[in-house]
Amino acid sequence: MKNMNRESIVRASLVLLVLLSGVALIPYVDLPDTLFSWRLFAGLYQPTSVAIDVIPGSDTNPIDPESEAVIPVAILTAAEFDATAVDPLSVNFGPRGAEEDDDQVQVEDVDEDGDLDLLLHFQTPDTGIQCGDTHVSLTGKTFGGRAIEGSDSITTVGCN
Ligand SMILES: [Ca+2]
Ligand SMILES: [Ca+2]
Ligand SMILES: [Ca+2]
Repeated sequence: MKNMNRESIVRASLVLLVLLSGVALIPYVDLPDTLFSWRLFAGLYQPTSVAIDVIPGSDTNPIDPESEAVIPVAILTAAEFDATAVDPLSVNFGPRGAEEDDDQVQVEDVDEDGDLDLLLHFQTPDTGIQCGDTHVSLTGKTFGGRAIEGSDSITTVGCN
């Protein structure tokens, strides 16, 4: 009987805990601007800005929107950000959200600063880049679920 009682108490406590957790969240549901939600969820809802390098080795980043060429894009590792923690399959590039060209992911020190970066490749037609575009953005997530975003300048070429 003692064991039974203890078990019921534990069970009741767990139920109470779950209920209280639910109740505790209610005051914050309608207050997205409170310090609480901002601080706690900023990392989840606001993407971390990361440095990307479209066409490593080129500063002008020429892209011919009409071509079928593959565009290499590096996500660069920084002091507070490990690019190799990015899930390549979560990454979308360009207005049309091109996905990583299969089996082309490379982990290497693209900018030669001593840390490993992530090098991805995208098919130009999948990106949705159009003549006159001056910037292109990339979004993605780390394996830990942290949202990231980055952008780089481009120069469109081969346009009439
Ligand atoms: Ca570049
Ligand atoms: Ca670096
Ligand atoms: Ca590096």
